[in-house]
Amino acid sequence: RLEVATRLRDEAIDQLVVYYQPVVRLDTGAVEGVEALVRWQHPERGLLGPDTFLAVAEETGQIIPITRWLLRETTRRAAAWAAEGLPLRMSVNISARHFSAETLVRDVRLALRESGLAPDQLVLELTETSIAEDPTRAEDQLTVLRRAGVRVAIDDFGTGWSSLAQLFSLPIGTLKIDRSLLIAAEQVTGGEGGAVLAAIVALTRTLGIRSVAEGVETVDHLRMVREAGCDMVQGWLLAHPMPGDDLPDWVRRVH
Ligand code: G
Ligand code: G
Ligand code: MN
Ligand code: NA
Repeated sequence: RLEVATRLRDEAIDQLVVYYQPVVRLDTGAVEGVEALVRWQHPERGLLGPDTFLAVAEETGQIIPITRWLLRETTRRAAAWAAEGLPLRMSVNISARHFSAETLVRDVRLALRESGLAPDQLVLELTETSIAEDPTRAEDQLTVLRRAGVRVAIDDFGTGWSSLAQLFSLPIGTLKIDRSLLIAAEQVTGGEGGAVLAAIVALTRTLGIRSVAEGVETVDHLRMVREAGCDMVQGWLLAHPMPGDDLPDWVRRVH
């Protein structure tokens, strides 16, 4: 991208907006939930994507107050949708820095208490790398989070080099298969790529872990992940991330 890295001032946290991308179940076609993706409504530059400011925020530590705000915003939103008769699981991306911080569990508990959202409706997305950084600490932190009743998903699966044994020994509910694995599978000739995906899905299922295929852009992708046995899909073929106010109509339209 041409967008330059920008520092978000603390006072500007209220310029952040959350977009939501649906996650759809392949067996029933029902909307399982949404992933919250942050954007910055910049007063001069318009709507900025996370890549323009999250890396800087991560360096400065500001990612923690940003995510704290995001947890409150998204749990409030999910509780409001549930009250309207639209119970959707809310997934929030947690950075490595926040995951290893003492404050994460407190931030999550506070957001749940204030919003009244059922804890099992909140999913924290962690990357393989943030777990691999300090596996022992990660295991403790995950145990505390599970005790608080929230769910945990591994994001960007297939982009890191973590040990599968290590990953699968953790209390994880969902594995999000990265788009790069879909593309790699597509490029394998003779349909063998689908077999690779199927093997990953079979492994996760044996362990009681559900799988989400991310970055599904085409009907071919959809067919491939369906044949591989993925439980859920997310991607532009189904829906782009959208403002929260648009989501209820979208959900009602697909049903
Ligand atoms: O739409 P997309 O451009 O939204 O997001 C780009 C990257 O930014 C993805 O890797 C996504 O996981 C990450 N991202 C989006 N929103 C958040 C957020 O709220 N917190 C963190 N830590 N990462 C996010
Ligand atoms: O790292 P994470 O998986 O959280 O990031 C999700 C990112 O993927 C966001 O930037 C989101 O906008 C983007 N995304 C969502 N669906 C698609 C898709 O179908 N194709 C591509 N290329 N990107 C997608
Ligand atoms: Mn994610
Ligand atoms: Na991902």
